Amino acid sequence: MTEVLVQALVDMKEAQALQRAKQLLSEGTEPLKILESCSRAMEIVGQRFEKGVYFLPHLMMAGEMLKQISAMIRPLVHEQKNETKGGKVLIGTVEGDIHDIGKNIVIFLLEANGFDVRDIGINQKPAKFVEAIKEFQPKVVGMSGLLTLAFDSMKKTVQAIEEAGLRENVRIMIGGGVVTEKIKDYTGADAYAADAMAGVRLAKEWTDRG
Ligand code: B12
Repeated sequence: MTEVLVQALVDMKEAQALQRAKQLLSEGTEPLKILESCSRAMEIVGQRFEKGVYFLPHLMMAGEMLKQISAMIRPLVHEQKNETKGGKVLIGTVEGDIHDIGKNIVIFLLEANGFDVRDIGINQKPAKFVEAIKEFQPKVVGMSGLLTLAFDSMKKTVQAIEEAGLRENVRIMIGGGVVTEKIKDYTGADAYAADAMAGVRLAKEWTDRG
């Protein structure tokens, strides 16, 4: 069912991809299933980029299509909003990395689950996370990163939080592309989430709504 969407995304057929996503939604396909298909397509686009078959404009186009599909899905997820009040979650993409589509999906799913989310944006230095934690006082901090170099930025950010004496106040989750359990250990975060819903589950657990 979602294969046509995956193929259209992979082939950079924007109009067809958007039309298919719209159709799937109107037929009642679960928004999360559509997002999963998008991730699958992005995996293939990424592989083509690595092989030198696709170039930066293809990544940009893929990003653009994904943003539009996310925008289509967002109001539907908000409609199903769970009114139970969640805690505060601070989230940002770490220094050196500007990927934010996955982060934005995490944000809208957290909000749909009642969390009060503060997004500090992309390419954020450790000091910016520290400053925002002091100000917003979240229980949960999320860091997103898709580049390999983001692993060091995540580690530095965890260290900065520690040095600021705030480590005991927050639970830290990381996510994005190739982040794994091993990377979690490397960075000193508390957990990694393979996808946005796993992040929501962690946030619930850590704010006693598990
Ligand atoms: C679209 C895209 C771009 C767009 C991004 C647009 C945007 N606004 O985000 C643009 C064109 C800007 C871009 C630029 C670059 N990109 Co790029 N990009 C991609 C691509 C194709 C898709 C990324 C994406 O949106 N995926 C879909 C989302 C939904 O998935 P996701 O982010 O993983 O998020 C999900 C989960 O991981 C999770 N999640 C994400 N974050 C978080 C955080 C928390 C707290 C939690 C709980 C969960 C969570 O939830 C999401 C939903 O389930 C990937 C390929 C891939 N396989 O991912 C390459 C990829 C990430 N890019 C890559 C590269 C190399 C680059 C560039 C360096 C290219 C260049 N030569 O300039 C630049 C880097 C710029 C920079 N400094 O950051 C490489 C990274 C390689 C590496 N290991 O370092 C990849 C893997 C492609 C590849 N295979 O080579 N890119």
